[in-house]
Amino acid sequence: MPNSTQPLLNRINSPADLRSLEDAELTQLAAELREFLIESVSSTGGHLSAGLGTVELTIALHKVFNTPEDRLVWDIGHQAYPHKILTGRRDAMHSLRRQDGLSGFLSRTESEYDSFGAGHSSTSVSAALGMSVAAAIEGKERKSVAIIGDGAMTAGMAYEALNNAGDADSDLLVILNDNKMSISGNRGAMHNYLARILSGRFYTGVRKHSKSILTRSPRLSRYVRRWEEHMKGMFLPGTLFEELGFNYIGPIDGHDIPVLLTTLRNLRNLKGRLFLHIVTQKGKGYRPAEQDPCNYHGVTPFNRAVGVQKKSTYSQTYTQIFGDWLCDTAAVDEKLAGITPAMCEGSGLTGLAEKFPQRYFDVGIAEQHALTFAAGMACEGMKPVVAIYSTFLQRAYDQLIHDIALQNLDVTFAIDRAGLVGADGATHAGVFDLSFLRCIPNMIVMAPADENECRRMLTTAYQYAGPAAVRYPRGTGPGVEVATALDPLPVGRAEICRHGRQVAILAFGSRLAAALAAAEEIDATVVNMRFVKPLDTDMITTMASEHRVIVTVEENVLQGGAGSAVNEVLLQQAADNRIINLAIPDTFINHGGHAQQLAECGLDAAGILSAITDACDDNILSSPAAKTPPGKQLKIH
Ligand SMILES: Cc1ncc(C[n+]2csc(CCOP(=O)(O)OP(=O)(O)O)c2C)c(N)n1
Repeated sequence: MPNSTQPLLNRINSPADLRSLEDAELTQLAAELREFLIESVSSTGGHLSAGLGTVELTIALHKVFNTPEDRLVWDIGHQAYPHKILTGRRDAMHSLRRQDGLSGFLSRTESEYDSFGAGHSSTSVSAALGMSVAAAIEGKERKSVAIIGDGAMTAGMAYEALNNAGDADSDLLVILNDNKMSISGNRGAMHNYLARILSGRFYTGVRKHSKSILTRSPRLSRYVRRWEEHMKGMFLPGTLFEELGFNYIGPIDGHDIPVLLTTLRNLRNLKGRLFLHIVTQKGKGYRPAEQDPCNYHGVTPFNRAVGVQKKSTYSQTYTQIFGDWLCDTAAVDEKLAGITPAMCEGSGLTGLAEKFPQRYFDVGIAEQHALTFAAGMACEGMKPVVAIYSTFLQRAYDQLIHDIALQNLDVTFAIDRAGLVGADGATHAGVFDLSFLRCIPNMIVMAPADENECRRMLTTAYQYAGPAAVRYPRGTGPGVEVATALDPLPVGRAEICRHGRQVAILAFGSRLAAALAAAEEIDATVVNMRFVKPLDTDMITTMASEHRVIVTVEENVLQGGAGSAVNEVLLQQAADNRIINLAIPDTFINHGGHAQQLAECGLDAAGILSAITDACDDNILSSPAAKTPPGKQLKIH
């Protein structure tokens, strides 16, 4: 009998160590792993409730499959902290999401056990299928397993993959981790379908039945046959997946280690396409997270005895500015409809959902659909507002061009998390949108420098009779007071914020405060450009004629961004200014603090200042203050 008084987790430095444990020891391991996870995330912050739900599954997978040779492909990766802990990263968990520390998602460069990098949703089935097909071509026996949540199963890409897999002669195990939750409650017909499978007599019956079959009959071929007869004759569960060419098995209890082990061992010996439906509880084992899994989806560090603080609805984050604006505008215009691809809380739509539920639409993790759905509404005279993170808008690029902009449809885009996003890292950075938006005809694109400007830009976008985007950063801005009026800005007009000499800094959005701080040191002119499209070309021309040096600053990649747009204007005018474009370099910026990321890219006040002083000689920067040594610490970032 295993000795339950000896801790097990601290002996597990790789899945091989785990595989050397007895089956009977794994329940104790699960308890220790869950404990470690809660302790660890309470000090680092990060994703909690999803990982609490995958503790037993993770143990069972690494016990049964020969990882890393067998490929585990976790969808999104936010539920994979237990996987990190069991695959040699336990001692590094304290560094999670910090600079040079572990990523909060999965990364092929971080571990050989991370078969596929992730962060965005619903890629696992496609990637695992690709791996499986590659193994077949190479004549390798290794297995490919995709683990996907019911939330991620709302995305079209998952069905594209199932469709393709059903037609391919491949071995693939898809595990549906069904906890009935996306970040908030899951929605849609697929959710209802899965709920029907789990409901009432059927699920209870199967749970009992599955245990007895699985323990008495290890031969899966017989088990599957009996299982199928039982199912098909009675309730036809999982018919949809069967029709897609998969053998549907389940639902089984995803917290019951013996059942998981028996099932997975049987499935490992089977060929073809298998779909295992497991049922788990998000937040399992930590009562506050069980009671409010949405609030514990992603957390800042917290005292585990007290739990996390409810996120304040009064902090003036840009998200909150948007949420207030949305409700205020919905109150005066009944044509407004708010659309979110499964990011109600993160995007600030809880107010709209409460106050105007008929005009609130959570469409699932379906960014492509969200945009074309908005396009359809706009065709009928509605005024859709799509609230979306910059990084997830990448998913819907053709819908933006083909379905919205080409038809010049009146859709407003509230683009949150634009720029570097700190601890979430490269998978979630919203650093490409200025480049990919400004090349689309009919669009207008704005970047606010403060909270009040954000509200005014949202009104400007809403009143503009075509596709219009406001991109604002994660978190808070400089903290200016926000007016209650719904007051637009003149389209395409920049604003001079500071008059100086020789150097003009054209600042876009979030970088204005840092530009102003740098400008104080060298007596530079600063312009708040506000619009990336249409650009205020008159302002650029004036600045170029009055200054020797033009500096552009933006929190977007250099390539094709706002600075490139300014360069195009200056080139066409054959301007002979010295031009300095400050932006995110052509590399992916890893997780860390936002201020540290900005400093790394030279986009904080000190970086802006030193870029200018490095590039310009003292004759240009003739102000005495310009002698400030490069690298001097300025407070603004
Ligand atoms: C393309 C994309 N859109 C949105 C998100 C944000 N997101 C992260 S986790 C999540 C919910 C996933 O739900 P599910 O797959 O059921 O996993 P669970 O958290 O319930 O375990 C969402 C919407 C994302 N990662 N990728």
